[in-house]
Amino acid sequence: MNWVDEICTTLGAAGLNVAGIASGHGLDHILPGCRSVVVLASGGTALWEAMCADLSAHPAHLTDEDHPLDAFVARAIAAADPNPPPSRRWVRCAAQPEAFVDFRPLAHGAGMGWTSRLGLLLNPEFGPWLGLRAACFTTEVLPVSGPVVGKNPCDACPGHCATACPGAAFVEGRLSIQKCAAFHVRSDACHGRCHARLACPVGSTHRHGPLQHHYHNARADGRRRLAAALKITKDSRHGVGPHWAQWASADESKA
Ligand code: B12
Ligand code: SF4
Ligand code: SF4
Repeated sequence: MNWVDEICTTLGAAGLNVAGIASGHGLDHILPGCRSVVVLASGGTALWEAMCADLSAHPAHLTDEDHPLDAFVARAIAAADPNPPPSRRWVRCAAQPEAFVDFRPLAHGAGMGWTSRLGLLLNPEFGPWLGLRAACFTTEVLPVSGPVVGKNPCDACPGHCATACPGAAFVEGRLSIQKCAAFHVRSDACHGRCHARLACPVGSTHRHGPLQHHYHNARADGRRRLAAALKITKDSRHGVGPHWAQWASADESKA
């Protein structure tokens, strides 16, 4: 087994169950001489379940961490690739990443999905329930796995996402993140819940459960709920983000 297969297999067991390879062209600012990028994602609930099992066994992995999911991914990568040579570099899609990488175009280049009306990368198996988690940049030339094959499901869909959105956040059929964020500022109808994402029929059997969905969309409250579900009573940290207000234009917030 080569190092890519070995790493992907090990990380797959930790919940990073979707992998692809993108071209490293234009990414020398992340790794000088970069030629390829191995992109790792979590489809559905596998990573969440793996993390919850770990937090139950080691409550300090929640109580000592501002971002327990990011920390879980960091430990998984360190275990899978303990001594990466200088020819490769890991960057997580985390709140405090090693470097900023725009993950959606990268994962698109790795064939992990289509662009969608929801603004999210739509995976053939997991639909919009794909979290992009990490990328390993390498100077090795690896076979690129993109683009994704098949027709974009959005082309034949009447737009269940847009119809379900109570915030009128779709402009010409496509999500405006500014309008979505503005709706979060003036209403709590989407507190911990994106009705549009939940309405997408693609990969719907892989939808996040209510706790995971809430956690990703309203982390402060979601973190309290997570600690309670795991019966961890001594958590004094606050979940952070998503910072909706930062993305809302003032005009739209008053709409
Ligand atoms: C900042 C941020 C936000 C901001 C707003 C971001 C924005 N501009 O849309 C806020 C806090 C509001 C937000 C909310 C959410 N986010 Co967010 N967010 C990010 C983050 C950290 C950076 C995005 C960014 O600013 N990119 C750079 C700017 C310049 O890009 P941009 O102008 O928006 O878009 C350019 C290109 O990216 C391209 N493009 C734009 N959209 C898309 C979509 C696809 C599929 C492709 C190929 C290209 C493309 O066109 C633009 C011009 O070049 C990424 C993680 C990352 N590091 O990439 C996650 C990320 C995009 N978010 C994600 C998610 C899931 C969400 C939420 C659902 C909440 C949540 N946390 O679960 C919501 C709703 C998002 C939605 N429906 O679009 C996922 C998306 C996964 C996927 N399958 O696509 C990411 C990748 C994080 C992750 N760990 O997986 N997010
Ligand atoms: S509901 Fe339909 S239009 Fe919206 S993202 Fe899903 S497939 Fe695309
Ligand atoms: S969070 Fe609410 S306003 Fe934003 S896209 Fe989802 S349903 Fe629409």
